[in-house]
Amino acid sequence: MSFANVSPMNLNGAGGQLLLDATSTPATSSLTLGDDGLAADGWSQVAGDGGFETTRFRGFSQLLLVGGDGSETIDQIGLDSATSLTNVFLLVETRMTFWAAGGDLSSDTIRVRSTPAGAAVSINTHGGDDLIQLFDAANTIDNLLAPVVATGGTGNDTLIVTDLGDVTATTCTHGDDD
Ligand SMILES: [Ca+2]
Ligand SMILES: [Ca+2]
Ligand SMILES: [Ca+2]
Repeated sequence: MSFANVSPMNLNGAGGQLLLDATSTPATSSLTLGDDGLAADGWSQVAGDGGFETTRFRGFSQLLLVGGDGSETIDQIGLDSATSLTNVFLLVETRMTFWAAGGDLSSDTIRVRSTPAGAAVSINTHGGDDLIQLFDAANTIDNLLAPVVATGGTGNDTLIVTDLGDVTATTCTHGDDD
């Protein structure tokens, strides 16, 4: 899916993978994944700047969100609570550089604030000095209900997991996925 002079879209899938790729809008530096504003109807959306048209979607099992060239910020505020997604992949490189050794050397930020229990999130910030943030607006990880796998790639990367806002005990497991 590329975004050249298209209007806001609604994509209603029947399983399978949805690829939303901002590579074709080089001015895009920020992408936000969240509910579309109407809860529990299955519809989530991706919004962005720099010519990326807001895209509502439902019915897919995987979302591959690609930020493209340069320094990117991807913010997963959440998903619709009735989402059909089982896997979300947040990537800040182009699809070309992502698969190449070394890849794009831009410094990127990916934040995940919440994800439903059935929707695991995989993050890869690839080359460059990147920042990965796992916490919501209340500084908790209480709404990360599925596994999150974060890969910083090469560079001096930072992973911040904050649960300071939670006054009750939270069980958080972390480890090497290999
Ligand atoms: Ca919705
Ligand atoms: Ca990077
Ligand atoms: Ca990196």
